[in-house]
Amino acid sequence: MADLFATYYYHPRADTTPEHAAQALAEEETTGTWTDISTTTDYIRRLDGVVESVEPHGTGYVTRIRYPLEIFEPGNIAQYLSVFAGNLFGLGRLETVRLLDVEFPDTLVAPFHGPKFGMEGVRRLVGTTKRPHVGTIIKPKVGLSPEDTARVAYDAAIGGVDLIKDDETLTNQAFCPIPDRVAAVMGRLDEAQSETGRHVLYAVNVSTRADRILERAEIALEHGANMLMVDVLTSGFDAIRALAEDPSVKVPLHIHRTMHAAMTRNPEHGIAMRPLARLVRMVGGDQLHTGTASGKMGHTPVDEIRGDNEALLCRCYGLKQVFPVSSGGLHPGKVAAELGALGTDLVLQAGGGIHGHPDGTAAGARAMRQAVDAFMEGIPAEEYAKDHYELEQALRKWGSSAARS
Ligand code: RUB
Ligand code: CA
Repeated sequence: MADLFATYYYHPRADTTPEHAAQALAEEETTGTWTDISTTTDYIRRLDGVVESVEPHGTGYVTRIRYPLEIFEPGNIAQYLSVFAGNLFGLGRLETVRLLDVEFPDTLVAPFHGPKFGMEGVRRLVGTTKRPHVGTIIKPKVGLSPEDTARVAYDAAIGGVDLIKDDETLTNQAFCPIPDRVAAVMGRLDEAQSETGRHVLYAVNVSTRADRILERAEIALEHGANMLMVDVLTSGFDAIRALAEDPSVKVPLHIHRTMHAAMTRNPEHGIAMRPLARLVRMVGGDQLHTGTASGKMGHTPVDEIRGDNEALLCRCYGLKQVFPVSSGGLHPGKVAAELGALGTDLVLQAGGGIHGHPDGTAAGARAMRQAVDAFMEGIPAEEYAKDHYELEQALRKWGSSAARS
């Protein structure tokens, strides 16, 4: 496959045919504009976008557009996006339009190195082979002092989590500056490690302006950070790339996606998670949030999330696999639903579902791990809870839920 193909779901405006609307899209993103122009010479036509197909789908249509390879600048994500995910969303000839997926030719993936660690690398650091990882977001999401953040992290580590992470709105505010926070958390995680022998990752949110993110990452690393977190849509894909490709960053990257629902939520208009996930893999994210089958952010059909995770896990382009993260409103009573729907190559994260446990954070972490153990042993959580007190307490508080369809 030499060219790039993009698939869109759309509704043409009432006075336009589906074919004309698709053609308008292809022209806008390649060589055309709204009218004939005298400056279009013959040699330019090789860069024309081509409408490969238009099929009815649901209440609208699906079109597959071929963008000639040559229109792209290999390795420039900003430029890639401005072609297949650019002006088209505002075109008047389309009532609504949603970018569903992108098929990248090898030439456009080749400049990217992908994840440095990938799922296997992250598993190796933690010492797991098959079981899902359990993570927690420190809550409350902002406001805790460095020492209190570290205390919560210690409790979570003692209880058995594999990963602790900052929340998306916590960066380097005065109440909890990165140097103090990282030093405090890593100190307490060392203590936990000497007690339990377990290596726990702490993903420090270094999201910030483009020209400072590397410096911020270096400060976090100097203070002992063993994982970094980036918010991909607010910071940009190249923020991840800057860290992933810098030789001084020798830790995995956890990728959060705050703001994504502005693009992904409306099934009629926007950008599906799939192309965003493919780009995160290319630029070097080691783990990425893709949604839950039973959580609080439940707008994406489970089949679609499975496909998104497959885009992270497929053996393709010679890139390492990305560890998918299921997060948002999870608790021990939802673990079986998540793992049943999405498989065990998954990081299960719970914020409220751990720190909201009646007996506190350590018990909450234990309850999550017990729910995972129950699933891995093929035992229903309610059954397993009979001789696992923390799980029993969690199920008593929150019950258990099934996956959405
Ligand atoms: C979840 C949380 C994350 C969401 C983001 O906290 O803080 O920001 O997972 O959503 P809690 P998504 O466990 O308390 O609900 O993962 O869908 O991007
Ligand atoms: Ca959050």
